[in-house]
Amino acid sequence: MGQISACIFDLDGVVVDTAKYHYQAWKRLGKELNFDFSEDDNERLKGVSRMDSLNILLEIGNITLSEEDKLAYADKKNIWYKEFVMKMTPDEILPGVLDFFKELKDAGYKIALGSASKNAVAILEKLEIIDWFDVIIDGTKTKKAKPDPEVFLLGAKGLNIDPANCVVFEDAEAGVEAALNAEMYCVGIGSPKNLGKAHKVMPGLLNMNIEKLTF
Ligand code: B16
Ligand code: MG
Repeated sequence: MGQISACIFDLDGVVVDTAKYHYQAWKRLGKELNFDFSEDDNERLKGVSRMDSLNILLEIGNITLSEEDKLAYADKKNIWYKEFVMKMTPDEILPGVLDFFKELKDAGYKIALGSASKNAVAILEKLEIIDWFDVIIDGTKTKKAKPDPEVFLLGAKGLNIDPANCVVFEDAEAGVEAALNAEMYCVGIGSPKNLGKAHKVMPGLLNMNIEKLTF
């Protein structure tokens, strides 16, 4: 059994549900490009970077664009997405998150963020939880997307804690793989159907506590 001294949290799907806002913004872009983008399609974008998400969207719509146009459309989507982000409030923090953060901090554990989002800092500020994080690794600091372990390894490095003493909380399959590739423990947040490779799977952070950090 590994001794856990740090918890690294993914953002979307673990701390807050931003997927619904990403969906609205991508759907609006689909509409502008004359095709419908369904909620099922949106599942494929969870944990995926902005440009990779756009490529998936274009594949669904069967549309080819130049690299320049792709950048312009990704920017446009992000402007629409940020309109939602700017309206976010602390009420949107998912159940159990704050209680778990408090318990971790009181017991001396370190907390880091490991997210693909380039908007992570703005979101944490709107949720008023940025001060809980000892280290923030987001899409502005990484070169390689999950399942590459980079995001989580940078988190452990920033905390100065061995990866073997870290546990990652992740809702995306690629994120679970990234945690395992970093040789960290992983708690999947969601369903064992797609997160079965994680060491444990829970539906959310409600009722999560330090006692359950045994692997
Ligand atoms: P942005 P996570 C991910 O967040 C989202 O799940 C994914 O849908 C999004 O495309 C990605 O962030 C990039 O977000 O456009 O804000 O840079 O789950 O890694 O916290
Ligand atoms: Mg996620």
